[in-house]
Amino acid sequence: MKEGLVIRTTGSWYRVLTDTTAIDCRLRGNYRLRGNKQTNPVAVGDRVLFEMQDDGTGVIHEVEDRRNYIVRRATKLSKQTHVIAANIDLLCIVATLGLPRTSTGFIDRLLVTAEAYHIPAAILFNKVDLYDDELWEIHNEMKAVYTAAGYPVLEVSALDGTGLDEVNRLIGGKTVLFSGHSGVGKSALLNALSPGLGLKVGQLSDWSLKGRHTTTFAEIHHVPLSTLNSKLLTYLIDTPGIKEFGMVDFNAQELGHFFPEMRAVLHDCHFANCTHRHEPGCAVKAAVEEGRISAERYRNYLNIIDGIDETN
Ligand SMILES: Nc1nc2c(ncn2[C@@H]2O[C@H](COP(=O)(O)OP(=O)(O)OP(=O)(O)O)[C@@H](O)[C@H]2O)c(=O)[nH]1
Ligand SMILES: [Mg+2]
Ligand SMILES: [Zn+2]
Repeated sequence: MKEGLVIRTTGSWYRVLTDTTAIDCRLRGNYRLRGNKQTNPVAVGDRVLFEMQDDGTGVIHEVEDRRNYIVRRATKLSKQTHVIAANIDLLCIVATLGLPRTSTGFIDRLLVTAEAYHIPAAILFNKVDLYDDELWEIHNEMKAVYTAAGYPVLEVSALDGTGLDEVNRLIGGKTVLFSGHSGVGKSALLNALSPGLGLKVGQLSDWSLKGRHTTTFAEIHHVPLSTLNSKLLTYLIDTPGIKEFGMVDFNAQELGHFFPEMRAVLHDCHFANCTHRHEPGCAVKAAVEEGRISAERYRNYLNIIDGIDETN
């Protein structure tokens, strides 16, 4: 039996990287799914044990226990979940105030999910070459909010190279998942970070500001990133753009714990099971009123809670 890292999944084929080569594998026919809640039993980032066949393909027998993973709802109303990736060190949310513009609501849903699954997260604002004074002003306000909440915020441009050294320092030696809307420049950014990757980059025309889902499946690219001191082997995971991030599995009482700035004060709420909406003596609401917690982050919190009430 050989061991390897799943770097790509398409349909029923899994590309598995070993020390020496990449093998296309299928899953053993009677492979037992972990419950029926997940649509994909094997995701990029999984480490697997597989057996070689005479025809040069492999058969996966075991998926090793995951250190962590991140999931989203398979479709909007589905109870099933889709594992985006497993065993990741950092989630880089690729956002932009250019086109297609990323809302804080979208960013916060991803951040909450990263918190819930114990995955460190950072926000990369791409396309800053397109920012005018007004966008920089909005950007700086957003940056202050997310920095205060504890998340690294970087300004980058895949086009002119702004911020790439900082990104290198942040991601060197890690397995990094890049996620965000279609068209924000995830693949372009990976190409800029590692010239030679040659990932397909979309066309963004005026009549279609939405991006075009150029990347169609998640794939891990392992690249030696040159940093100031050394070459670190880094695993970059490019993913298809997502329109809405469907979150899973949270209840109203635990959601506040996934906003670090709320987590810091919520032990002062009068009620232990406070959901920070209308309860008297709520420390979170007090912090929002006093401007210690961003009103926008709080609004996004309320929106997520409303969504929870709808689906449960
Ligand atoms: N001006 C500018 N354009 C950029 C930048 N980065 C990417 N783009 C453009 O944005 C468009 C989308 O880039 P992609 O890299 O394909 O975006 P993506 O996030 O991978 O999109 P999907 O694969 O569909 O999820 C392309 O036309 C890029 O040339 C940037 O920093 N500045
Ligand atoms: Mg792409
Ligand atoms: Zn409260």
